[in-house]
Amino acid sequence: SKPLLLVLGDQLSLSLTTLQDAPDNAVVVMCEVAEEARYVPHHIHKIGLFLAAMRHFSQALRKKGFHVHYSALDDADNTHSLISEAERIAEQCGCDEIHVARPGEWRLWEAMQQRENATIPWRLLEDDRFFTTPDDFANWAKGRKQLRLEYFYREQRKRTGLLMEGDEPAGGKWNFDHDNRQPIKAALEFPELPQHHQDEVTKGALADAECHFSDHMGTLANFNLPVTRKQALVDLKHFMQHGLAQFGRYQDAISDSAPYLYHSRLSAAMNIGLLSPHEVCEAAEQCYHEGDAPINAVEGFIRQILGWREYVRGLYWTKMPRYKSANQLGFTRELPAFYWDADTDMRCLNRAVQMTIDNSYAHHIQRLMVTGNFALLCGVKPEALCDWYLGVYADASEWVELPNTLGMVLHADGGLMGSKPYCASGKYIDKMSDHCQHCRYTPKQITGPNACPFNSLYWHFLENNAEQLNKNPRMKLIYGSLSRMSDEKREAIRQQAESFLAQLEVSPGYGQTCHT
Ligand code: FAD
Ligand code: DLZ
Ligand code: SF4
Repeated sequence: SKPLLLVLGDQLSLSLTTLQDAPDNAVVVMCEVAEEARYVPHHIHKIGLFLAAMRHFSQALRKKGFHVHYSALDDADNTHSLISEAERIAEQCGCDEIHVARPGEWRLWEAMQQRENATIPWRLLEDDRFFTTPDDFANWAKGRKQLRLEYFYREQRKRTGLLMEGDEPAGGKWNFDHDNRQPIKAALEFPELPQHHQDEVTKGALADAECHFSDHMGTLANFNLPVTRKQALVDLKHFMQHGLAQFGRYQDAISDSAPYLYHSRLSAAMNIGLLSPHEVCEAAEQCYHEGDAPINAVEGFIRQILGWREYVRGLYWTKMPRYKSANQLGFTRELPAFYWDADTDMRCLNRAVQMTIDNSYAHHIQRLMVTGNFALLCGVKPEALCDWYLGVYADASEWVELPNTLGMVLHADGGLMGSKPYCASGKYIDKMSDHCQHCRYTPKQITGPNACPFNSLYWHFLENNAEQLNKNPRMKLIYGSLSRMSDEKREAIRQQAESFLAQLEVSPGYGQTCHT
């Protein structure tokens, strides 16, 4: 037998199951294909990241002694689809089986499963670079009415021993969120990111991305994502030394000028395989033991990875493919045009989208409470919003993007991801950020020409979705406030929101034009 070992763009780890116990005659295959760059309109940084990191990884594999076939974007015979490219090379090299680890997206998993009995059969292997497999999650979920992160996370802590003192959680509590909600402060200084050197391989990859996909969001002038394991380790160490200690406290803060604050920006490196979630959590735990970072920061950080990251992946694989078509609140609106160009006078949205255009990054609270919250309040349909998040962020892969967008932001999954929608008015953004002082609107008014649009949209959302939400015990208080409003006030708010929505420009945006 002579296997072809297919390594996908987000499987850049030497520990990958596909590569274990490879026979001497195995052919490792990596493919740059236009289909993967265009199925949603990816940000140019994301495309540059995949091309550069894949090219570097193929070199690392050759150094390890693997026989590597690399399909480059410009190869004349490139078929530009992952499935057909693997099969073409298998035939060319005389391979009789194709091995691949579980991909990051259902559409590929399904296409691969359909080839299990093909002339050259595909063999699908589990991707064990996570703390849990989809089967582990399904077993945990079996028979439970609610799939709450908190319970999943505690089990993960016990199972891995991370931040455990015997049977007890380190610091005496499982959760230190209470200490982690501080708003932005003027005096804060945020760490600068390390600047990564661009060698000839990286420069070549970025030039190819530019040449083929210059119509995509962003420019490559400030590209600074880690594209090798070595660079990713530099970022990891830098975060542990300069970011982690303050991570917890300012986890929910939003800044008008700083894109990263004390966030790690390690998601892209972890998601494509340059760093393992285990080593990232262990590094954070070590900082706690050495007294370099407090428990609220370390616990908060580890919960994001050991808890949320594993949880959303489990949910994705357990609930797909039906999950993707869920739309519990029946939303139908197209994506507002400014999500593509930041052209809005709402300062918080302008900054979140502009930072996204500049860096292919926005931190969690921008994604959830600014662009996400706005889309929720306006009723943007899940497929339009999901395609945007999947395209614009360098760390986006459907297994992690979809539950966050469809479940956490849009509450489209009937409350699996969150017991209540993360809806908020301008008051929340005003409390957590320094945006409003730069905005032409005021968060203190609900109606009138200067009123922050989030305010009327918030009440309008609650009113419109009352049938589905007003029985929710966690929404009782807020529906109580709504019901105490006078009819005139409610009518004025409704009119304010509806006239805002009527003038909200939706455009086919970049997404559609790119496909034509
Ligand atoms: P930090 O704040 O430093 O957090 C540390 C790590 O925890 C992250 O690197 C990430 O691996 C993990 N993490 C944190 N929050 C989550 C979460 N909610 N779900 C899963 N992992 C989490 N994350 C992605 O990796 N890819 C995506 O495509 C993605 N899409 C998102 C879409 C929406 C609408 C929302 C609300 C969140 C999304 N997230 C996604 C989660 C989160 O916003 C990012 O992981 C985080 O902003 C990445 O930046 P960071 O590495 O600086 O994270
Ligand atoms: C996102 C992306 C891009 C832009 N390009 C490629 C590519 O050329 N080759 C590849 O194997 N993967 C690419 N990817 C990632 C894929 O879209 C997909 O998410 C993963 O391969 C699934 O594991
Ligand atoms: Fe955003 Fe409203 Fe504040 Fe303007 S006033 S920055 S729109 S929350």
